[in-house]
Amino acid sequence: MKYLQKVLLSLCCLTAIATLAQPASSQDNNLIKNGNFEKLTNGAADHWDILEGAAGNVADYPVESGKGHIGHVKSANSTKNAYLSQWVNLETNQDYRLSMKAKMNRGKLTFAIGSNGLNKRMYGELKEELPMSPWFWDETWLASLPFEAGKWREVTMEFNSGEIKRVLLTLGGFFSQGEYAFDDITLVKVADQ
Ligand SMILES: [Ca+2]
Repeated sequence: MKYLQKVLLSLCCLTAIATLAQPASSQDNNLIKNGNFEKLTNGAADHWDILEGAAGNVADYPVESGKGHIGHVKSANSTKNAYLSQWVNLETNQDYRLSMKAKMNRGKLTFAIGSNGLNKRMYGELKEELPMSPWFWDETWLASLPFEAGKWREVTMEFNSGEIKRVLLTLGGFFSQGEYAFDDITLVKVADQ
């Protein structure tokens, strides 16, 4: 019995040491909660909201090989938007990097970090439909990203928080029927990497 206790105690200590010894990874510094969509409650992803998910526009979290659950947005109605969104607290005047994997089958995809005084957007569209820039928007678009239908690609966007302490991340489609998916979303302070 004593021997078993000793073994258990040693295992405990080893675990504690291993935990302490782990270097800070970008996962630890990730400001996005449940960015990999693995935590679900009653079929909805924890920490994520669906904006304007009405009139046939839906989000769900299917399992895909090698990715576990993914965030999936389907916009069936071209007059409504559909976004996955999450509020994030920032420090002022810091450089941040947003990264994720994304894919789309059709439609028009936006990646947006926004707040009053900060508005960073990127725009995704299928390759054969480029170039098309959203002329009706005043904000500066950082980039138009070409997608191949149904293929995942890495998306990265950097920005400085300026005086902003809280922003809304929105991922999804606007004014267009479309289908979009996201996974492994991270937002980290560049200095922490
Ligand atoms: Ca996942």
